[in-house]
Amino acid sequence: MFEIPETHPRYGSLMKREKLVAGIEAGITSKQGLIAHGRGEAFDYLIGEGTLNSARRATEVAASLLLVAKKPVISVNGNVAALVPKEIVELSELIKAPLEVNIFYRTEERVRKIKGHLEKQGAGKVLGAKADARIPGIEHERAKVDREGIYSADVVLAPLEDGDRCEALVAMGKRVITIDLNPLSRTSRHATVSIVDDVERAIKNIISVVKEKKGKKEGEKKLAVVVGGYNNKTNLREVIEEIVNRLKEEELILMR
Ligand code: PTJ
Repeated sequence: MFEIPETHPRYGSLMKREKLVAGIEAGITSKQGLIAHGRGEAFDYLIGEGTLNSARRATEVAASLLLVAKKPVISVNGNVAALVPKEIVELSELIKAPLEVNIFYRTEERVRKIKGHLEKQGAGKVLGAKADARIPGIEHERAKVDREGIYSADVVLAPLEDGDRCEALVAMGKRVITIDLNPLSRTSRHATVSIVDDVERAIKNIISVVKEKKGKKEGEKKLAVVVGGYNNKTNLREVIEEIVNRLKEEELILMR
């Protein structure tokens, strides 16, 4: 990894790039993953590189949904594996949800390497290699899923998801939680719960809300009320409102 001094004003952001470059060198992340991350960075700049209040609300709903789920599964691609491997393993244990490697630029070698990388971080069962089922209506490689994993899950957490697959999963009757910095993406618009936040911040926040709710022993009824009272479109409108208000404040600062 290229050495970035911790005093650099953009240390956090540059380290994420380093993790992705290391992911490519290890055969985990796709080259296209860098381009996708760049798009995410641009949105993160507009967001202010911090968690919006609307994203916090979506995170609380996502955590509740994962806790009431009968069969939750966490979908892992090359960017997620490079950026938050420890955190997704921790979350998977907390909510008793298996991890499933599911990638757009699929090669069996990359699936194997991502699986090995997650296992090194302590993951138990990692699905995705078998790929013995297909998501109806999807022709690309992300249609390939495990029958005992994403195919039969009731709730799928899919950070950095592809829009058409998100739509297809919802059409199968699943509830889909996504993490995507772009509030205008097809994924954000079609998911059951869209967390418009950086994947590192979002996964850490989900973990802390899950721990809090488990600590308080919140019952299924209370969690279901949180989920039932949520409207994703309304939340996305609030995201955009927060971004616009922030940009207006920035403009005022420039004029001073
Ligand atoms: O590992 P693979 O083969 O599955 O490939 C993964 C990528 C991400 C390359 C693939 O799924 C892809 O091409 O995705 P898209 O369609 O470019 O969508 C990625 C979305 O994730 C975009 O809307 C980005 O804004 C968003 N994004 C990028 N980086 C982050 C992010 N969202 C949250 N946190 C990030 N760090």
